[in-house]
Amino acid sequence: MSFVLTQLSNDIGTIIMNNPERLNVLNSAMVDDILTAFALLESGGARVIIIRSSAGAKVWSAGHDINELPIADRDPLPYDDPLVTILRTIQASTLPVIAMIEGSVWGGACDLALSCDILIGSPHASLAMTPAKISVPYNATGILHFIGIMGVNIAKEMFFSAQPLTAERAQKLGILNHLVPLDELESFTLELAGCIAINSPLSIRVVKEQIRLLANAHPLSPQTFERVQGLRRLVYHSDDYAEGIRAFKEKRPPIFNGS
Ligand code: YXS
Repeated sequence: MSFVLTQLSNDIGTIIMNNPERLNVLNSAMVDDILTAFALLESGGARVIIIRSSAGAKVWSAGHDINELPIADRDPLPYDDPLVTILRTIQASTLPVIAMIEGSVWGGACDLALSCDILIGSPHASLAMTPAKISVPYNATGILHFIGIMGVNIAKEMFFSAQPLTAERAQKLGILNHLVPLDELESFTLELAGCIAINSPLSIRVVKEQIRLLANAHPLSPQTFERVQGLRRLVYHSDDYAEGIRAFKEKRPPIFNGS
């Protein structure tokens, strides 16, 4: 049974995350199904892809499946992690991808939404970046991604507070391209997708890759990268990291001691 529904109509592909019981957590099964849907739509002639939750979902996605995070002493977000893999796939896709957001978005799912090329939300949408809630050391590419999209100050507020950014504020900050009433969200998204689908796919493919390459052109010395990775090891080797995951599973507030 697939955790996503896939549709293709008028050159517009739609991937509906359809595991509301588990709040569309991005576990390996869900990610596999999204990757399969992506490949199907790309080979099936889609000119643009919409990623969304099922209608009425209170949670667009609760982010990485915390049950699939390593308990301790291992990088929780390695290069081949399912979440990290889907982020790269969306960013490198030759097709423009639209995140149609109804409901709250948490943790790594924020990075998934921000990996899309255009974000359209309804008033109840929100974005919360939660590594600090469970003491996860986010990875360098992800942090650069947030800084590039929202700037250092907003990225710091999101990572430090783990508090949801409202749709209204996200739109004012340019994180949401459009803020649309819920009853118009689907039609608005399809209309914008239709405008894209009739334009030159080659030109769009090239400009998407140009923007990706230029936006990611951060010369990072080996020493800087090693420093970043060393800082991350401090966290995922810490008692706080193990406590964050244990507390979530035991459904209690974590008690962090800073080591
Ligand atoms: O009690 P059951 O078994 O029904 O399970 C509960 C939750 O434990 C489960 N659940 C999750 N399981 C694994 N991974 C998750 N991310 C996750 N989120 C939720 O779903 C069942 C229903 O959750 P419940 O009762 O809390 O629902 P709610 O409607 O009261 O609240 C919905 C949320 C989304 C506000 C709440 O579930 C929540 O705060 N979830 C955690 C969101 C979060 O922190 N996600 C970040 C995951 S870690 C991640 O993405 C990256 C690694 S990082 O940390 O770097 O951002």
